Amino acid sequence: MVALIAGPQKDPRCAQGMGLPYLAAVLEEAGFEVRIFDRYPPSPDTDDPAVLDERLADAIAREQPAIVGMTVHTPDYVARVRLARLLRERLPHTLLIAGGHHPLSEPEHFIRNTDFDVCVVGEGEETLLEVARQVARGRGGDAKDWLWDIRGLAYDREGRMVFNHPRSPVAELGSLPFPAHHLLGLESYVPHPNTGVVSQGILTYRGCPMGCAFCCNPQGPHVRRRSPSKVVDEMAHVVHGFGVRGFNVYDNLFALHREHALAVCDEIRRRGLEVVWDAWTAGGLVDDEVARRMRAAGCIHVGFGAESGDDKVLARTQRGFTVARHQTGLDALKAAGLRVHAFFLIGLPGESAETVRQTVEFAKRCGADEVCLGIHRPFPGTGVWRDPAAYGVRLVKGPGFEAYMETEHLSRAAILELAEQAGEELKQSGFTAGFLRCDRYAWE
Ligand code: B12
Ligand code: SF4
Repeated sequence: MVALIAGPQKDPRCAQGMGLPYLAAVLEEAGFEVRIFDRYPPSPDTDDPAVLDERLADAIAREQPAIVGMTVHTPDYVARVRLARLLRERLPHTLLIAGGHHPLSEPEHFIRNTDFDVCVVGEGEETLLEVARQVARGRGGDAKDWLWDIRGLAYDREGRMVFNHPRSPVAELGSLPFPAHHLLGLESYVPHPNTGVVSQGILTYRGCPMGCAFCCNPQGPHVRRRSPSKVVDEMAHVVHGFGVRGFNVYDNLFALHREHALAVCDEIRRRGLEVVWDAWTAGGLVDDEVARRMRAAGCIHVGFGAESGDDKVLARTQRGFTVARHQTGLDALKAAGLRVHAFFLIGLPGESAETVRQTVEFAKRCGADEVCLGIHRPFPGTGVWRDPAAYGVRLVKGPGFEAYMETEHLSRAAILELAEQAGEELKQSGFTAGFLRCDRYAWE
């Protein structure tokens, strides 16, 4: 049995990334037994993450899996490393394999400092399948003796870091089975706040050609689109198979390719599927026509990555859009009757007191229904992490990949104070201003 773990939560839940469901589907198609552990065993008596992890590790260990695979994102690094330690204690001979954006960005540090045997660098469908096949052939013992043959892996062999040949991302997304929704325990999902109904993630393409300085661009620069009919086949499969009609479209930027987005919307309508969905976009990718057809196809909510109200900050951040382009997209979405949630970051390269003011003014006038302010937190794998000087910023790193950034104009304290004031001002202007607070770290 292969046990897959992604960001375990307590019930009730409403969102799950599509990485593990894709991996599970590929393994199941090849005949492997798979379980996804994306929630903690029922534990009404405690919220202590250490105790919850103990209970999850016990539950997984009882299944005696041959492989345990885990997704690790940077914000969860410390928690996932703790869980891996508990699993290693209980399952000394099970292959522990990690994937996701954190090991992708820091494979060597990850392997040298955790209990994982190996990590997958990049997309995992083909790589994990090859690993599972080797384990099933009885190639246990020291896995390092046979891992060398499998592309896309990184591991330590006798103190030497080994990076196997890289594996190309899945070129033909149509070759993948639908994600394994049946392994997600959908009966315990509650309605998603953006759609108002129980919802499942879906992707119409993978990849992103933009190079935003604050993003690790996990799917690589080459865009691979799914056929619109296959996307809608998947929606129909979820609607008819599980009675779920809500979708979170996890495309990095919906309508990045206008014709593709229109074709997906039109296919939903042509089939008469009564779905509701949300999506993410930015800039002027969405015009009146696209927005109207999104709305007609059941889209009711859009997350909009506006990031800043200052063109110089957007340019320094290599965001690829201007404030005016963002406004065009926002106007189109609002005119089509969509609910828009605009996201802004404070503390990006080039930020000053003046640019924060521009951001607050833009947030107030842009027409979004909701506004979310975040304080920029640098992650490994991003441009600002790799080369802060090139962006005119200073990075201060703490343990566990926590880090903050200062610009040439603003200290850490000044960024926190300006963000605080900005949040207050937006609230007083009547916005339901969510505030993502990545602003206090254990080591400070
Ligand atoms: C859906 C989503 C969410 C959902 C669900 C997250 C979840 N835990 O599953 C919600 C809304 C809850 C969420 C929240 C957050 N998210 Co989020 N989210 C995404 C998003 C848009 C899509 C994920 C997805 O489905 N991808 C599609 C699948 C097919 O790709 P994948 O997940 O990368 O998986 C593939 C490979 O990575 C690999 N792989 C992954 N896991 C494993 C495991 C094994 C064993 C193997 C072998 C391979 C493997 O194989 C998979 C198949 O090819 C991504 C952006 C993106 N485009 O990926 C951001 C992203 C993952 N989120 C991110 C962040 C920062 C957050 C937040 C911290 C935001 C915030 N400030 O609050 C929170 C906290 C997340 C958390 N605690 O895990 C960052 C992570 C950056 C990093 N360095 O870790 C990303 C990459 C966005 C970005 N571009 O920066 N998020
Ligand atoms: S933030 Fe979005 S648009 Fe920018 S590189 Fe990342 S995925 Fe692409």
